Amino acid sequence: QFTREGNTNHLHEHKPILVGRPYSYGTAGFREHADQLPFILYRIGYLASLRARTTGKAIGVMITASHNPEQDNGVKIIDPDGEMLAEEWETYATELVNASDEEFPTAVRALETQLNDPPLGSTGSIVVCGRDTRASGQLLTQAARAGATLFRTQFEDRGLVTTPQLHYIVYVLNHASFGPAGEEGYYRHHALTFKELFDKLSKSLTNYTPKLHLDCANGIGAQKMRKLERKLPNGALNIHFRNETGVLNHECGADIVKISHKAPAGFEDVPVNERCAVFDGDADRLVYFYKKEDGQIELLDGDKIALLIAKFYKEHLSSLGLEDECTFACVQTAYANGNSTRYLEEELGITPICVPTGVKHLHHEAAKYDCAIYFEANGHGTVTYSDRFYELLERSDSEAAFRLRVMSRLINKIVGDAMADLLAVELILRHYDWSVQEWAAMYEDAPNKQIKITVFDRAAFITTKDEQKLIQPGSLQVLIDEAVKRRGEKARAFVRPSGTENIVRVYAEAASQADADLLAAEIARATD
Ligand code: NG1
Ligand code: ZN
Repeated sequence: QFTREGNTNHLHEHKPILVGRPYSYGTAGFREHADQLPFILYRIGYLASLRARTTGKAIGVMITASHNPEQDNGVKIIDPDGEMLAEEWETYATELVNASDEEFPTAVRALETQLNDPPLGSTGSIVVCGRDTRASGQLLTQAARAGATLFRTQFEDRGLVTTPQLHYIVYVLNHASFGPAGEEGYYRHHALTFKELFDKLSKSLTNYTPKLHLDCANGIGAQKMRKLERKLPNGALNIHFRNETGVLNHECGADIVKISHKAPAGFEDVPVNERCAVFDGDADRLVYFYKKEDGQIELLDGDKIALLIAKFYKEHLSSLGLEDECTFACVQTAYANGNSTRYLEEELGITPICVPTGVKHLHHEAAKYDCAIYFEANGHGTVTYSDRFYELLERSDSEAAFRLRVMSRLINKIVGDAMADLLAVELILRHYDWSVQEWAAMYEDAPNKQIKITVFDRAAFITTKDEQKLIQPGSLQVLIDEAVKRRGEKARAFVRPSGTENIVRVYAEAASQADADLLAAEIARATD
């Protein structure tokens, strides 16, 4: 069936594994137990090569399951501009992966024909593959290579990288003027940009201290952040690395800290009030916290990072008189803390925009503005800006324009990047000469609780577009409405199916932590 010289030798090694439900290219590609993935990698490797051939560009294949357990893995395709895969290609991915063994060659042929038989081996088309530290990553890379080279597309294994690094590499491969497309280029770019701004900031500080504890989630972020740190100016940051080589994401990492509101394992000896930062397993999420005297932690999540950056941008745009000329927004999801949304509107004068969960939704919305900040509460986010925004800044030789230009280059505008975000946050804190406590005091989080519930089929849960109400099951939504009403005016809750795992998520906010816990528990019981 594979005409046009396709090499079917590997097909028999990659027979589909059925799990009783269709596989779907979710908000973060395919994520499954690693044992199920080889055939998916093979097919996605092929699809990535087809994407490379149709665009004549470099396409990325990232093998990671982010914050999920070590035994899971996953794959997603990165488009030529370093962005998430275009939506119609997500459909192709889902179709290809769900085809039976017999159907696969026909499905491939149909897709090739539909796309007008894109040229084989054209210059520029290449699949670049990267992986996180999961043990299964190496084998899955081989499966991706077998799929990608089915029609002789060039395949390059970039080995261990953070997810944002692979996005960066793909972007740079397709935008040669940006600099060298490799890990070294990534460190150089970030270290030099950091230094440019660092050199201009005051060194006589009262409240900001360069000392910082970093939870690397036992993931790829550990070795990569160490490499980056070595290139930073002396004394700029004093990072105490923790959780570098243990079991990936085990009792540590951004997801656990965000959901449990507890310090990660390995932080027992960290003194109270010291600034701690937390990556997730593939280093595309960042949250901060500090331990309080009462044994609890104060969490500074994605919302707080977003608002710190938003304050910095807003104040600079105002001082440059660019508020009218430059469209500016802050994009959040339903998980954004109610008080962060209030602060944005009331204190910063920025109208918040709420989009469905998943980076692609945030990114697409952000791209409509000259400059936008988008963050998920879980710590994934960045700043996007248009060429026009940059041109406007270039017209001015003021210090404020300089700071905004450098900050915009430092932040990875393609995708949320824990390492780049950390550098940005640290520079902004330095700029304001703020301690982590002063940053935390921007606003107080509304007490909240999130619970995951394993369900047989998450497809049974359908929400409205803003994800804040269930359309199905309707009876559950009635129950949620009643429960929320009983908890008073400040309460808010919703249930939505995860786009990455076979679970549904319950989220509740209320006037007190006890109320938020009870509200979430009550809804969880009704959902189960
Ligand atoms: P799902 O599983 O769809 O809730 C989670 C995160 C998203 C996003 C994706 C991709 C929450 C509530 N959801 O999606 O924000 O980061 O993973 O990794 O944190
Ligand atoms: Zn991640």
